[in-house]
Amino acid sequence: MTEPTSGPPRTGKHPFVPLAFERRPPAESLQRARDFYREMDRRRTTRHFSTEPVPRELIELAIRTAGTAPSGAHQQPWTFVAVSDPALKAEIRRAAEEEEKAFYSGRAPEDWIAALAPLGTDEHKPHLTDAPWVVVLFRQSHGLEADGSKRTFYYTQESCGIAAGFFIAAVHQMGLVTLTHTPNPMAFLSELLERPPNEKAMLVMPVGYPAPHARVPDIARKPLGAISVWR
Ligand code: IYR
Repeated sequence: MTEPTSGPPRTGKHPFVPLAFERRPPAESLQRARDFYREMDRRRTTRHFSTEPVPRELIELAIRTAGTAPSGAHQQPWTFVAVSDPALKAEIRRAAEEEEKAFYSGRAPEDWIAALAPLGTDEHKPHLTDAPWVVVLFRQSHGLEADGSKRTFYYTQESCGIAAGFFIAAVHQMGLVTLTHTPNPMAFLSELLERPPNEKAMLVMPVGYPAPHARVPDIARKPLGAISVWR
């Protein structure tokens, strides 16, 4: 049977509630769209973090915001591990730098190194100890039933990618900076952060204030015409 074209949708055996939706006048929509775009367009990724502390509540709010992301079958296949313990951050940095050293001095193909050159990245990761928080996003490749058996999760890469985007936007919106660091490979994070085998580290995001001397590469974003097609 198909859905009726009008009237409330059929809900089957799962309860549905009315959508809480605030209708905005067109001019207000446009203003909000412009304001949000302008704000997001000011976001930059920097590798230079201040050691200035950041209250835990801000990190909690960024994670709560990330947790509002849509996900495959609403399975919310993410775990955010928020690290502020200096000793643990130092261990993460040491392990990440060891992997990165191998990456930059031979493991990475030449064209990958060439692609990174304008960004000025190297194996030194001071942000992992300078930033007051290092948030590691783990993707749950599957769930676990109460009896320990596997529960299939759907579109976990996409879901976690969207959640990461929400997290990054939240951090920017609150006036902090973050960096999507991808140590390669990342398996050491499972061990250091004691995560179960169904969780795979996906992104390492230091969060904090930028250092007073923070610099960013002089690069531009693709214009609308280069990232969209209209038909
Ligand atoms: N994992 C390395 C390399 C790296 C890869 C990409 I793609 C980047 O955009 C930036 C860095 C590192 O973190 O340095």
